[in-house]
Amino acid sequence: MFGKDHHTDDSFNIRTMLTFCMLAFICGCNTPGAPESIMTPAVKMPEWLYRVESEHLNKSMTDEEKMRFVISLALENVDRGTGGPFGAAIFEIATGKLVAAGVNSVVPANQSWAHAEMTAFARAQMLRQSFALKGCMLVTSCEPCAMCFGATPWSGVEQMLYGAPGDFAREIGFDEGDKVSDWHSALEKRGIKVTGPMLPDEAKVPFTLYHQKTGKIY
Ligand code: AZG
Ligand code: ZN
Repeated sequence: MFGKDHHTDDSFNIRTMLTFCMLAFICGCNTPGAPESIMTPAVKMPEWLYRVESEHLNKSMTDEEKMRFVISLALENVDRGTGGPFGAAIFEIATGKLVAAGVNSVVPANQSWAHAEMTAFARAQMLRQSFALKGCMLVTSCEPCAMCFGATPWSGVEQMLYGAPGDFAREIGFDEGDKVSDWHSALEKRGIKVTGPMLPDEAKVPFTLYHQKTGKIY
C-alpha cells in the first residue's frame, strides 16, 4: 500500500517537473532573453531593402514608376541572392507615395508565407500600426499566387497593380497554386480594383535571371 502511493507520488513529481520545464521553455521563447529567431514569426527583410525603401519614401510615383520600382526590387533580390524573383510594395492611393516594400524571402527566412506581397503587407501594417491598409494599393512585380490572392481582401488594400502574368513564374517552375479563372472579377466584387499585366517584358527579366542562376524553385 505504502509502496504504491510512493510510486504514484514519484510519477506525479516527474509529470509536474516535465510540465514545469515545458512551460518554462514556452515562456522562455517569448522573453527578451530568447533567441530572436524563435521569439517572433516576423520575417526580416534583407538590409539593402530597408535602405532602398527609405530612399523612396515621400516621393510620389506614377503607376509606371511604381511598377518599375517593384521590378527593380525583384531584380536586386535575385542579383544579391537574398530570395526569389518577386518584389512588391504598398503605396498610398491619394498621394502615390510609398508606404512599405517587400521581397520574396521564402528560402532565406524558411517561411513558406514570405512571398513579396505578404512581406509588403506585413511591413506596411506594422509601420502603420493597422491591420487594414485603407486607401492603399498593392503593386507587385508578378500576378499574385493563390495565397496572396486570398490574403489581399484581408489586407485592406483597395487596388492592385501587377506586372508579369503568373505564367512567367510557372514557366520556370514556381507553384502558383489554383485561383478562380476570373480572379480579377472576384477581387473587384470585394471592392478591389485590379490592373495588369503591366510592363510584362520588363517584369519577365527577374525570372530569366533567376532561371539562369538556377535559383531554388518551390
Ligand atoms: C510567388 N508568386 C508571387 N506572385 N510572389 C511571390 O513572392 C512568390 N513566391 N513564389 N511564388
Ligand atoms: Zn504569393
